Amino acid sequence: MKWPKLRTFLLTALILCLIPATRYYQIDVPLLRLLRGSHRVDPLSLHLTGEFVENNLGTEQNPDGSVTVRMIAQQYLFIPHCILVPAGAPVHLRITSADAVHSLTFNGTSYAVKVLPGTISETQLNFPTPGEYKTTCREFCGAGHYAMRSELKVVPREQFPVLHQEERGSCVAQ
Ligand SMILES: [Cu+2]
Repeated sequence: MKWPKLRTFLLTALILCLIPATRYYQIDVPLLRLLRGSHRVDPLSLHLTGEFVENNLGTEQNPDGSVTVRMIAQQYLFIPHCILVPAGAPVHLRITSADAVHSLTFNGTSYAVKVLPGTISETQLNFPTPGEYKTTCREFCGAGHYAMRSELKVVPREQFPVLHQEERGSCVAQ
């Protein structure tokens, strides 16, 4: 095979391997979304309009028993600071960044969600038993990165309160 042909072949093979690899490792799911053109969001107007306005953040109950959690990652905090979810229920996480690239991880689990400005990262989580998880940012995002922490509280499913809109964004309702 001539070199230019081989080069094209290798490049194509590399790209074809890269796409499933990013899916498998969950590392750059936002990249795929970016390529697909969906799930875009304007990082500059997050707090003003759309899905990520303040009173829409936090845990929302769905009719089928699952919950949707909406969060914003920004230098150097996660909003809301404390999240409440029911044990054993599917948790649909939707998170976006207001500035830099962040990575939301739940200590003691293998969950890691990369968060990029301009796109919504979406993932399914499940916490089978009640407990408390510290959440940290694992992507160096600037001077205050090491203080970028928050909390997730998992309560027994039957004790999970019916959250009103103003209570969604904190653990106070517990
Ligand atoms: Cu960080």
